Amino acid sequence: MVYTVTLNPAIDYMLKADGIGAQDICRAQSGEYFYGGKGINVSVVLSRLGVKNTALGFVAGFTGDELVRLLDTEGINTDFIRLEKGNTRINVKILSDKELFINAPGLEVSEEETNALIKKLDVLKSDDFLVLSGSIPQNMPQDIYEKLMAVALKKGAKCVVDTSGNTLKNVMKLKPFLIKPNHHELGELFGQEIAPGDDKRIEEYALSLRKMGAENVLVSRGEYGATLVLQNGKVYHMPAVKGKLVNSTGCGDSMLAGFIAGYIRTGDFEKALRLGSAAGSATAFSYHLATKEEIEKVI
Ligand code: TA6
Repeated sequence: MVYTVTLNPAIDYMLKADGIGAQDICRAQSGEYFYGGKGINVSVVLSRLGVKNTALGFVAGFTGDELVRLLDTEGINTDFIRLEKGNTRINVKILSDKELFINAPGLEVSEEETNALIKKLDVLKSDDFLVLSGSIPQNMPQDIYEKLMAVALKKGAKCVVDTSGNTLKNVMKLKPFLIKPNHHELGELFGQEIAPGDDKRIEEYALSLRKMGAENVLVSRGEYGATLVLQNGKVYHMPAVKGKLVNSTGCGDSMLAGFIAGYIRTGDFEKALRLGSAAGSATAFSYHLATKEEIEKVI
């Protein structure tokens, strides 16, 4: 079983609006609400690929109710903790002549609510995966990912982490099975700006993350595909399939879901990379997260 944790989920409000910035008021051609948050997107794509999983995290208020309703409609298995205060955030995704994404700050989570989430991980078993993905609400202890990983590692479960900055740096010592920074987040860790097309520097810095403790490092590189650096030192550069970018929301989450699904199915990292890369590309070519059919078409 795969458990995803989204500490800071969202409703993604997708707006199509031409000519952003040209005038003060801009009329959107369309506006649509989707479930959002990195772990939740991973859960959706895993489910579409037939991988049993449960989405954990925090929801609150009327937007939290809508988020749960949207996921229930899609048949996603959730076990969220409902917060006493606030409303799950709404992230605005503006699709115009260029993309403009505004991710709102997270909710206040109490110590009691945090402990309730940690307690939920008691269900983990040694052949499970724990996926920690997305931002951490500001008032939560910034070592929450380490705390959650410690529970999973005690059970022998594999930890997969998709986050950035110090949160990512701090989990290295716990030797996560897999981390998935994008090329920008990879460079940020080392105070570098790494171009998505720069195979050599991406490989160099991904190897550095391996040395810092990550067992396997998957770097998502947008239109340049992905790079995988394995525990055994093997390196793969997987080019992306060419196609028209419709919406980049959730591409990294889809790549991670495809990779996990491929690994669970075959135990083969190269096959996992192919499925992950295809899932990321298929989502880029879609208005929202790719379906199983769209992913298979890219494969
Ligand atoms: O990767 C896409 C996405 O999950 C969107 O759904 C959007 O809500 C955002 O990322 C949330 O990311 P954050 O880093 O703010 O947790």
